[in-house]
Amino acid sequence: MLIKRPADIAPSEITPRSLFDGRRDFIRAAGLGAGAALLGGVLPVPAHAQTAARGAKLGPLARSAFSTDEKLNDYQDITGYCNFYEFGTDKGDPARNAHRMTTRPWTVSLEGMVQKPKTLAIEDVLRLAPLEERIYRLRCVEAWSMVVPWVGIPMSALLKQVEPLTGAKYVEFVTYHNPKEMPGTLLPVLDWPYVEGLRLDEAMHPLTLLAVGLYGEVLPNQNGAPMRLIVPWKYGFKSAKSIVKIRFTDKEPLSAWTRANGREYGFYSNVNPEVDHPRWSQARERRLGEFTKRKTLMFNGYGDQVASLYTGMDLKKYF
Ligand SMILES: Nc1nc2c(c(=O)[nH]1)N[C@H]1C(S)=C(S)[C@@H](COP(=O)(O)O)O[C@H]1N2
Ligand SMILES: [Mo]
Repeated sequence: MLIKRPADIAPSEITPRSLFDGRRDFIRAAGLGAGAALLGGVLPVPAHAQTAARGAKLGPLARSAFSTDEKLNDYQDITGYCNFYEFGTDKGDPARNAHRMTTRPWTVSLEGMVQKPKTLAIEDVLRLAPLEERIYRLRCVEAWSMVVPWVGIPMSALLKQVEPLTGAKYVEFVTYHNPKEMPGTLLPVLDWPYVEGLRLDEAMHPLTLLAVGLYGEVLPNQNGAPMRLIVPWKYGFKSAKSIVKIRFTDKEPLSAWTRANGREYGFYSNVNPEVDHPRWSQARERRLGEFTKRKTLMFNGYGDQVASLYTGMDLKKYF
């Protein structure tokens, strides 16, 4: 049964005033009226997403210098059009099913090649650094994208809680897996749990975020509550949701997608318009809510910050 939410919360209540005004100006300048959404080719947002209960407000939030000033996708798009295969493969399944996930109590354990392994409760994670709003582009490997006002802390603040051994070169992110709460895991779509990995320097990079919220509110379950990874220069599937374990290792972790199909999904998975997916082009993308496709940017537009991580690497080979 769907619970109707009492009233829409105006974006003006949850985003900084200046940002909201800028957004309105943008909509007016672009001449986008309600009719724009009726054009064919605009990605659909399931109607039930409109009725989802919203999370508690987080704050105060510092606005990150890394934020893009592009037009935000709206709350319904971000929370209604999701990939979270543990809850089903349809874009609307996570919004329909993820309320079943238990997110309290929640702990994340830091283990593997570290001096002092540690398990932290979500409440302790929230105290590690001041919460920031980070407006990032998210580019899915399926060639759509959106702009999301995440709330979180730098991933480095969490990783610094344990001292990695000198041999540790990678981190593996293991996510929550409970078949009783996750109907999608009853099917062998992926080898559960969903696992992702980064090189340690990628995980420690200042752009890499541990997100705990969006639109100034606690993260909805379908977006990876209570904490998820965001790596904005990589395809969206690297940004693992609902993390329970972070393992430091000397070997390149085997991600769930690489295990399922290594020819299509490589370890690095940096957004790269010059390296096509074997079954489709990555040169362009459709921003949710837009009709005309945009050009995809190298490293999703974050090249100034991250290209130096890959100096001397053949990015066609290490895709
Ligand atoms: N545990 C888990 N994390 C996941 C996924 C998933 O299926 N399971 N999907 C990924 C993909 S393909 C994308 S594009 C992003 C989508 O995040 P969003 O739904 O919050 O936009 O989450 C990623 N993280
Ligand atoms: Mo994705």
